[in-house]
Amino acid sequence: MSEEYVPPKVWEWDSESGGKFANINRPIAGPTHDKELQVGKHPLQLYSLATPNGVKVTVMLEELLAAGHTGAEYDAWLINIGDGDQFGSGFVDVNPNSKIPALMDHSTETPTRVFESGAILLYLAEKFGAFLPTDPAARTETLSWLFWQMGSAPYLGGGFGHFYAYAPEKFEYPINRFAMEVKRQLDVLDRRLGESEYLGGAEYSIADMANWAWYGVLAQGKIYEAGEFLQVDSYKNVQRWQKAIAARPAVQRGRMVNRAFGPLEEQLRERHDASDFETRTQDKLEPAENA
Ligand SMILES: N[C@@H](CCC(=O)N[C@@H](CS)C(=O)NCC(=O)O)C(=O)O
Repeated sequence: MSEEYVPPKVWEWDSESGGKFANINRPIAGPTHDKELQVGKHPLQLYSLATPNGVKVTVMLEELLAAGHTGAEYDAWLINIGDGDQFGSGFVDVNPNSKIPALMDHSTETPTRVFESGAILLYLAEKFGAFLPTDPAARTETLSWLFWQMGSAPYLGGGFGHFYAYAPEKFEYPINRFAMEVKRQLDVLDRRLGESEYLGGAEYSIADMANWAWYGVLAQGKIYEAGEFLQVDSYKNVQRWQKAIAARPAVQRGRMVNRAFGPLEEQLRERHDASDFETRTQDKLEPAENA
């Protein structure tokens, strides 16, 4: 065991603490620099990056457009969190928490800001009357699974992912602690999906979009390269569900939007028109740091 850490009386910021995102982490909120956000031609302006929290929203927007909701046309601007774009003054005006995704709706009398991916999904579902059942029991079950995701995924990302993939050293205690919790969460989902086709019930909904972006992609072994470690193939109902969602064309498009890392053919860094998927200039792009 390494030397025991004794916390000081008063915590102090050690900005040299290391780890993958050490250069952007800080203990204070607010902007670090002045920078206005760009505004495109569509009613909805999304400021994001294709991390799991970002993908939830781009999947929803692509699903809405595929379902014929033309009012869901959107511009998706890239916020590169590795470069600190989330601390620009314009972004902080839209999300005082300085995290992607953040949305501005310019179709309302005064523009509406929405932050927190769960709040954005709910806002869009209510605005367009889509992907959220109207029957009270089914709606309640759907919202339970949506908020379950919002409360659970930080253990997967901030807990397991941080210590398994990003921390400067591998520490057994937190990896064990969070691997156990993530496996418990996968089992929660697996049992639910053993009794129900989708999380909220018979209908595909915002609860599936939110959970798929984290746990579906984890079950594909594509987050933290932890598929074998967590034995993701053993969660059969999660696998059935994640494959059905991954096959949806809107999900395939949504995954690409604001992606600035990984294989170039999967990236559409900014999206301003449906035709952007066909006319991508991915071969001209340089690979960027993973987020
Ligand atoms: N609860 C938030 C979490 C958003 C979040 O953690 N976003 C990360 C990327 S996945 C981010 O922007 N991190 C930048 C930072 O922490 O400075 C949501 O669901 O919208």
